[in-house]
Amino acid sequence: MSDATAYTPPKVWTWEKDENNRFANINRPIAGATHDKALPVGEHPLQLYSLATPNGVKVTILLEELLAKGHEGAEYDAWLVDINSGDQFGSGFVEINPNSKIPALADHSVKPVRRVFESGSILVYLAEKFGDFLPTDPDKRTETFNWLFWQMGSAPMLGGGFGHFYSYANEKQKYPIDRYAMEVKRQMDVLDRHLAENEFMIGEDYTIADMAVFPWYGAMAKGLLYDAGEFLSVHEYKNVIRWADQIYAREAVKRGRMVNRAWGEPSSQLRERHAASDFQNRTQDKVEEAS
Ligand SMILES: N[C@@H](CCC(=O)N[C@@H](CS)C(=O)NCC(=O)O)C(=O)O
Repeated sequence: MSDATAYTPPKVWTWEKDENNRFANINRPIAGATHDKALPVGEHPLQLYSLATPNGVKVTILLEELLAKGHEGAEYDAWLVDINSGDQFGSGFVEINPNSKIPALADHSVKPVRRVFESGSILVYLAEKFGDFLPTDPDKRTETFNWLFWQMGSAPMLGGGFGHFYSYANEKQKYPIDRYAMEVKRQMDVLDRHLAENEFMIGEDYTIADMAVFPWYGAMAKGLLYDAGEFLSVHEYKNVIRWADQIYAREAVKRGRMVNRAWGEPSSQLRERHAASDFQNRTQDKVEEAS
């Protein structure tokens, strides 16, 4: 029997600050800004405020893919939001994302400036704005949304559930680790069966569904998340690994994964991105993820 049974919840939950918790300085039960801080604005119409976590790189991968296909209007400034220091609670950031989470985008090509938050919403916004990576055929378009929303609903089980209890929690408890390991393995099997029949998430079409699913589940299949590859026997998911390798090899994906990266080899980090030339002298092959 696990230690978790020793806890009897009180009648009313109250906030007890636990300084030993890895996220003690950023977790809080209320929304809103904690301090005044305006966001920087660069010269491009698209201003991205983010960090190279799996949720963050979805957007930089799409922007780099759009630029690689010649959509010049997709040039962007990417500013680093240090979520461990609480940048997401600055007043300027909260104005563009009241949920205080990266990524968030401001489109200055329209007046008033348009805010876009939630990575899935940003992917759809940019794909529609530039008319790319989102099929127009009704069957394929629906299937793209199916997998995009699947990712939005599923990844919190992988990150907030499995990753939290397996890797981040100070005390390892069997019950939550078992529960989320089971769910993540089921999700990986869902993908593995789908990718046995499909080159990409939407058949032959590389779309925003791949860009959303890959940073979480591709990284997991390659053993790059939470040091959990062996624990979850990820070598079993051969089709996910084949698909992930294909996507990791794309030059735009390599660039997108470097933007707003603030850890790992210095040569793999591009903490802020303001021009295509910023990538000079930077390389990224197999590096760890952070979420
Ligand atoms: N559903 C959101 C999730 C975003 C999210 O969880 N972002 C994390 C980093 S991966 C974050 O900003 N965390 C800061 C915090 O929780 O205070 C999305 O897809 O955009």
